[in-house]
Amino acid sequence: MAPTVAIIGAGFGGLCMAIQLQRAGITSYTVFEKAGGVGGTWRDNTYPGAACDVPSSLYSYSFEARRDWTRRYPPQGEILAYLEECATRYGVRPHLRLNTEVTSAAYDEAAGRWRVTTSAGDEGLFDVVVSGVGQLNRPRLPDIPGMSSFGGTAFHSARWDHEHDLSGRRVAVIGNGSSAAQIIPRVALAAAHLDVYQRTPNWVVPKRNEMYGRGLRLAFRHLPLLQAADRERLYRFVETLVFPVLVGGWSKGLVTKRALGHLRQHVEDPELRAKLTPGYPIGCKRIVIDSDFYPALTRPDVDLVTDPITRIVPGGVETAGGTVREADTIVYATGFQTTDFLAPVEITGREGRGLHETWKDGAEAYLGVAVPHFPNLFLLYGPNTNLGHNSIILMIEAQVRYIMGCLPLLSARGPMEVHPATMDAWRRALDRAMARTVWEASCQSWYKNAAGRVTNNWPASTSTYRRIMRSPRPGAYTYG
Ligand code: N01
Repeated sequence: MAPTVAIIGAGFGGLCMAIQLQRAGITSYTVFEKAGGVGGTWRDNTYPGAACDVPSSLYSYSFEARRDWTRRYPPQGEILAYLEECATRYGVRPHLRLNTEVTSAAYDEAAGRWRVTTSAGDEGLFDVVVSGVGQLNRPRLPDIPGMSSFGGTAFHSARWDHEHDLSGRRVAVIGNGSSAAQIIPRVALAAAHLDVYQRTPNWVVPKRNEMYGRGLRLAFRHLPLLQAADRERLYRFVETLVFPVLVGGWSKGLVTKRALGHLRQHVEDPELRAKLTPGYPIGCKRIVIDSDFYPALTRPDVDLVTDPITRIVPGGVETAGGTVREADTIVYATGFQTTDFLAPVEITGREGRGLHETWKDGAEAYLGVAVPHFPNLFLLYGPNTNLGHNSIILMIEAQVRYIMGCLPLLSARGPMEVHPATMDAWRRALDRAMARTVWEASCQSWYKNAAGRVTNNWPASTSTYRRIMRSPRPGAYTYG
C-alpha cells in the first residue's frame, strides 16, 4: 500500500512534492497550508516591484516549463499564477488543507507513524512527513527601541499594506537587501520623500530585464527545445561564472569589477558612492541583482542614511547624534528568521527528542533532507541547501526526486532513519567545503546563525548537489 504523506506548506517545495506524488499515482497525501492559498513566498511578498531575480527560464519546474513569461525576470504575479495553475493542472487542489497550520508532529514509535496536529485542533496519522516550509517564510522585524511608539503606518516588506497610499508621504525604508532594492525604486516614484536606512552596503550587479517580445514568446511556446536550450545556457552560465565567485574562484575579480562599474556608472557623487561601496568580499551576503536601485538613490527626493538607527520615535526615525528624520510610513525590509528552521512547528522524534533542541547549536540534516532520530521525516529546502547563485527550484526538484526514491525503501523495509555515523560524515564533508567559501569568515548575513555557523547555504555547485541526490543510498539509513 502506498504510504500516507503529510506535506507542510504549499509553496514551490510542497507543491512540487505533491505533484510528483500525484504523477506517481500516490494520492494518499495531504498538503497543510497555513495561508488561504498556494504560492508560499510568492503569495506573501506582494510589495511594489516584487519580482524574481533569477531568470525566468530557470524559474519553473523542469517538468512544467512555463513558456509565456513576459520578461526575462518574472514579476511576482506571474510566478504566483504559475504555481496556482500547477496546483490545478496536476490535481493537487483536492488534497490541500488551506488555512490550516501544522502545530506539531510527533513520531509514535509503537505505530511507526507521525501524529500530525493542526491549528484546527484535529490530528491525523501519517507514515511520512515532508516539510516544505522553506527558509524565508517568517518575517524578521528588527529589535529597535521605540518601534511600538511610532505614530504613522509601519509594516514588513513581506506583509505589504496595500490599503496604505504612499503618495504625498515621507517614507522610511529600513534595510537594503534584495527586497529593499526592488521596493526602493517604486516607493521613490510614489512618495513625497524617501529615506533609505542602510546598515551595511551590498554588492549590486545590473539586471538586464528585457521584455520578451511576441515573437520570442511564440517561439518559446511552440519550440520547447528553444526554451530548454535557453535554460541550459543560463544554467551553465551561472554555474561557471557565478558559483566560483562564492569560493574565491577565477570569476570573483570579474564580477567585482562589474559591480563596481555598475556603481560608478549610476552614482556620480563620490560621497554617495563611498557609502555604497561594500567593505567585504563579493558574495558573502547575497548579491543584489537590480538595475533600478542605484538610479533611485540618486534622486533629489531620496536620501541614503548611514548613521546607525538609535530608536524609532512617534514622528520618525532617530539616528546616532540625536537627529530625527520625520516619517509617515516605515517599511521594515529587514529580512526573515532564517536559521530557526521549521519554527514554530513542534517536531518530536524517537524517544521524545525535540527537533529544535536537537538543533540548538545550528540546524543540520543529511543532504539537507534527513535527520537522525526522526524517521520518515524529510525536509525540502532544509539546512545547507540554499544557493547564493542559482535557482532554488533546481535544488527542490533534486530533493523531491530523492524523497520519491525513499518511498519504496520505507514501504519495503519500514520507517527509515539516517544513521548518526552518516550524518557525522556528512557534517565533516560540509565543513570542509564550507571552509572554502566566502560566507563564514567575512561578513554577517542571514546565511548563518548567532554562533556564526552557516546553516543555510550549500557550499558546492548545484550540479554536485543534483548528482549526489540522484537516488538514496540504502546503507545510509536504518529501518524499522
Ligand atoms: O532580507 P535581507 P531581504 N537596522 O536579510 C537590514 C530572497 N529574495 O528580504 O545587511 C538596520 O537580505 C539588513 O542590514 P545588514 C533572497 O534570497 C529573493 O532583502 O544586516 N538595518 C539588510 O540590509 C534574499 O537574500 C528575491 O546590515 C537592518 C536588510 O535589513 C532574501 O530573500 C527577492 C536591521 C535585510 O536584508 C532576503 O532578502 C527578494 C536593523 N536593526 C528577496 N535589521 C528574488 O528575486 C536588518 N537590517 C528571488
